[in-house]
Amino acid sequence: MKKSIFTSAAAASLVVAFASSAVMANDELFEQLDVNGDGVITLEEAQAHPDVYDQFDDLDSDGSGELTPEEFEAFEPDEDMF
Ligand SMILES: [Ca+2]
Ligand SMILES: [Ca+2]
Repeated sequence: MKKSIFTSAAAASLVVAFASSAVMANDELFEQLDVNGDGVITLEEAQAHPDVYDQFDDLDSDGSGELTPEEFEAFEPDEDMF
């Protein structure tokens, strides 16, 4: 019986791995948009992505005019974009 518990635990961790892939996509997008690689996205850099540009003010929660990776985690792509 113990063996089947381990099997379902392994299956559960696979589900977690799939669920976290959405976060990874944001990480990749952040790196793409951070053209000069200084670790933040400026409004100028955000212009390369219309959805990010639209949400820039909302994402910039401290009003610094730059998006940190932490602020960018809140970004959700608009699925109607295409
Ligand atoms: Ca930058
Ligand atoms: Ca900010």
